[in-house]
Amino acid sequence: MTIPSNRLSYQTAGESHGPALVATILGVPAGLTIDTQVINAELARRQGGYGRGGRQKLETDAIEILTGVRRGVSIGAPITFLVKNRDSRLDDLERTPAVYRPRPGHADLAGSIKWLTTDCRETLERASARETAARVAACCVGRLMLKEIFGVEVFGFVRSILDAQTKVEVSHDKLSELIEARNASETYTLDAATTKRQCDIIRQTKADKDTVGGDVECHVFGCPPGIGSSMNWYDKLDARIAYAVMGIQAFKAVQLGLGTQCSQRLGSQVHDPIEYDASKIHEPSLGFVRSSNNAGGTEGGMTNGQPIVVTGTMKPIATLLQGLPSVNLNTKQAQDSQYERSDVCAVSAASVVMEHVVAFEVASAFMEKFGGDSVIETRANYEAFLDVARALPFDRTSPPDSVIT
Ligand code: EPS
Repeated sequence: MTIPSNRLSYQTAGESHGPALVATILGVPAGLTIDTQVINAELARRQGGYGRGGRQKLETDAIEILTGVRRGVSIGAPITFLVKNRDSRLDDLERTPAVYRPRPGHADLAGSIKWLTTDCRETLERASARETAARVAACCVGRLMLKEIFGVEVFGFVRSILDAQTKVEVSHDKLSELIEARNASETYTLDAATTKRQCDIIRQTKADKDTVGGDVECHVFGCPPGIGSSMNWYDKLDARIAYAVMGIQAFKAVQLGLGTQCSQRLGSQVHDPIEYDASKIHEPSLGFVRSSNNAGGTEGGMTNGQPIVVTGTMKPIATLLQGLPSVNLNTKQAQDSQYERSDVCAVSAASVVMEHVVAFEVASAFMEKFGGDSVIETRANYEAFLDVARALPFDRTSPPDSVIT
């Protein structure tokens, strides 16, 4: 399928121990400041978090811009970034040993059979979560667009690791405090007591030669109603967010709002009552306020003016120091899975990845509705829509002069 060049989309390429990872982003309007410092700060956050493996001590991820940007500003052309791998040794037979014993939970077994090899390295190099460095860099451009053009902010954090869960509630008015709390936490959660419990769990897990997963949460603030569409399944914003989140390595579940808890409640306890408050007409809700947000900000596959709230569940990393029962692909004899240097827990890093992939999906849905070739044109389209939406009700076949922009 051909993808039109003005549709916001991206692709990554590169192996975990190849020379570099690359990302190409299409559909970025002209006039967007591509702030390298912001992107590199997110890459540094992705490398961090308590429980990461030795690889992060070798790398200092940073983008090199190859195309689509002139003097720090997008020119409307495809943008390409490169992130160099310092630990680059893919063609070196001695330093890149073959892996013949697939790790249960990793792509090793399925990929080896699919690509007809018994060396799992052929699969694991691309399946590795190292790829998310390129993904965060690409999606950060979507995030910059959301902030710069539409005033939308995205916040991701770790809700829980195993059973250590923060109970802190998230709201837009507390965003700067929340960012500060998350950035002060070694596990990217929201309070010191939970951080300590999560670090204790990770430390014990490491001592036990095991791995541990958790839940990450992402909130998107500032979307008006009507982003996404209910016209076809693939237009629905909640479906697109779920697709993007399930595409992150090691994610096994995605929920919006109440998620799976919906099945435990009656309709009257699930659906968020609608009220109108004219004093809030200039807020994202356009005045249509809700006393709860069980829907997680989408109804009918469209934003409803409430914050989008997404939870993603990451399984424990598949590479265990103790190994797991497996089979040697060459001998077909039982043998424990092979250990490769890895993380004990990468849930903190995954919260950075999730924040960015969600931002990118929301940005692409905004661009479908308001997109122009430049930032100026796109912003004008957006403001014109907000003006007419606030002026409802009127006859769509002959709107009043005041709403013709
Ligand atoms: C990762 C780099 C990898 C792994 C990890 C994520 O580096 P290496 O394989 O050289 O140690 O630490 O990859 C996986 C979790 C995986 O399953 O492959 C990174 O940069 O995020």
